[in-house]
Amino acid sequence: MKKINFFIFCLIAAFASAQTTYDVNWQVGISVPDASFTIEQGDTMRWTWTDAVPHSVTSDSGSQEDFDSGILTGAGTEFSYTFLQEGINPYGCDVHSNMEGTITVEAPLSIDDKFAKNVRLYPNPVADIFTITSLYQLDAYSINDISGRNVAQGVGNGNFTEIEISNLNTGMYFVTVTSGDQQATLRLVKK
Ligand SMILES: [Cu+2]
Repeated sequence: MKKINFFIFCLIAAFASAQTTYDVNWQVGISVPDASFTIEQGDTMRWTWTDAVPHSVTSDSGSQEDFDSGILTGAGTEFSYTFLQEGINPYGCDVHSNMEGTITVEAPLSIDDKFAKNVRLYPNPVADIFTITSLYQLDAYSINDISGRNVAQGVGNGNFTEIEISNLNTGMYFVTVTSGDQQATLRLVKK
C-alpha cells in the first residue's frame, strides 16, 4: 500500500513539474504575434497589465475554452488562466479591439517543438532592425548567408532581442537562435 502511494505521489510530482507559466505584457499597442502562443495542455498564461489603461482578457465566442478577467485597471494587475483542453483560443481585450491574440493548446509537446513553434522574427523582410520574440529567453543568435557564411552573431536579450543589420547586403539569410539546449533556425529576407 505504501509503495503504491509513493508511486502515485511520484506520478503527480512528475506531471506537475512539466507545467509551465508564460508571461504576456498586456498593454495598448501589443502586436498579435506578441499576444499569441502555442502551449501545451496544463500550461498557464499570465497576462500582466503594463500600462495604466483598463483592459480585459476575454475569450472570443469561438474559443475552445471560456475565460474572462473582466475589465481591470492598474499597472501590475495580473490575470492567469490554465489551459486544459486541446484547441484554439482566440481572445482579446473588451476595451481595445486591436489588442488580440490566439493561444493554441496542443497535446504535450517536446521542449524542442515548444521552443521552435514560439520563435518569431519581424518585420520580415527587414531593412534595418528586426526583433526576435521567443517563449524562452534567448541566449544567443547567429546569422548566416545562403552559402553558410556567418555574417553576424551576438547574445540574446530575454524574450525580445532587437538586431540591427543595415550593413548587410540584400538577400536571404538564416537566423539561428539558441536558448539552453534548444535551437531553431528561421529564414530572414534583407531588403
Ligand atoms: Cu485593452
